[in-house]
Amino acid sequence: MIGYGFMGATHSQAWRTAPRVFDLPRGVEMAVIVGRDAEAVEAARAKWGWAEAATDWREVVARDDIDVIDIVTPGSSHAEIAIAALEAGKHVLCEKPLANTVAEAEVMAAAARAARERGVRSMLGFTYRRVPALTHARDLIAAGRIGTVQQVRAAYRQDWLVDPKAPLSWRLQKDLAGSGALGDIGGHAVDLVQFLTGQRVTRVTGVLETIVRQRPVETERSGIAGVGGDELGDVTVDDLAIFTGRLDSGVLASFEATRFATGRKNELRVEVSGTEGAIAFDLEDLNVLWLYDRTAPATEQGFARVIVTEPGHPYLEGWWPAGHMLGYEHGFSHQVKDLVDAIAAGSDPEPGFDEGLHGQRVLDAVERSAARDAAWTAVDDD
Ligand code: SOE
Repeated sequence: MIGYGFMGATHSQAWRTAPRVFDLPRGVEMAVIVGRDAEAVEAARAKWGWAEAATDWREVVARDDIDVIDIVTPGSSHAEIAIAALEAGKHVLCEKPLANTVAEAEVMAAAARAARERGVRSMLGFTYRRVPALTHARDLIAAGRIGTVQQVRAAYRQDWLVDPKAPLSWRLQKDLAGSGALGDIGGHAVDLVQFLTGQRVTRVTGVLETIVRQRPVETERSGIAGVGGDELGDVTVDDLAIFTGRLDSGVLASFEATRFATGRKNELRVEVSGTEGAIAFDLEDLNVLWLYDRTAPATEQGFARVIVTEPGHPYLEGWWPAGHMLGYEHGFSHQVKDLVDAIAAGSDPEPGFDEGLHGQRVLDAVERSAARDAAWTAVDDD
């Protein structure tokens, strides 16, 4: 694993847990965790149970005894590490977003295609696809349970930047993060809409806003927000993104991504409306899927609250007896399960880097639209 921040913690837990919960076709050994700060990475190693800590990712990527490289660094280093790992014949799991720019994402997707010819797999960590309620929603939509999709709405809303004193952490710096709320959490919204509907966003119109333009420079990394000092620095990314997308079928989807939705901690709401019914989901209540069946008798109309903790629901086979809840971290274990299954089966895990490249192009189109006063902009897929 390269990196040891918040996503390092979630992925470490998943590598430890997945083999203990699911019958994986291959064993998992948590070999090496890598970071530039020797003391900090050693602390992470000891806490999360990796066998070794190291400070040079290139040395680790070159080692014969490593099969998989898991990249949990900021987006600015994804391309360099992923390409080196793929060229060295390592399977790669890369945290979202794929990269910070379309150009980087293109090179990464090309490297993944070339590696695939040699049986090397790559996967992008859009973990929410593996929240059981959302996987179940995708299955219901694909099975035609809500009929033909006619409208979609997706909003990812957090509030950890409402305080103007919240420091200038890496997520607020364009050179490290690529974009702000747009890429960090809007990317999840775009991915989920495409995952749930099986359609791609082809055109967008959008606006971006930076609400607090200067913040205390970070003196210490801690959690998402970090700790700041007296010196101020410029915020170089968006705080809020509001955009509309047109899907392959012509259906319109509305999107919102914000870190300024006061009181909303990690609200990711998605609603897909069809001719025969609808599904609705909120990450703040992640074991629940709301399902509306328009064909039910008039006297029984209304969204039903489905508790997605039962036998037969996706990924539930490994966990607790029916009715016992799952949380944020479980999706990461499901991601490891699906990656290891795909490696053993010689199949491609999803989403792959090509899908990540398309996602990057959607984000880029939103930025280009916003720069032209929200003009409709095509998502330039080759
Ligand atoms: C911070 O906004 C963050 O941790 C994102 O980076 C993650 O992708 C999301 O899962 C939760 O929020």
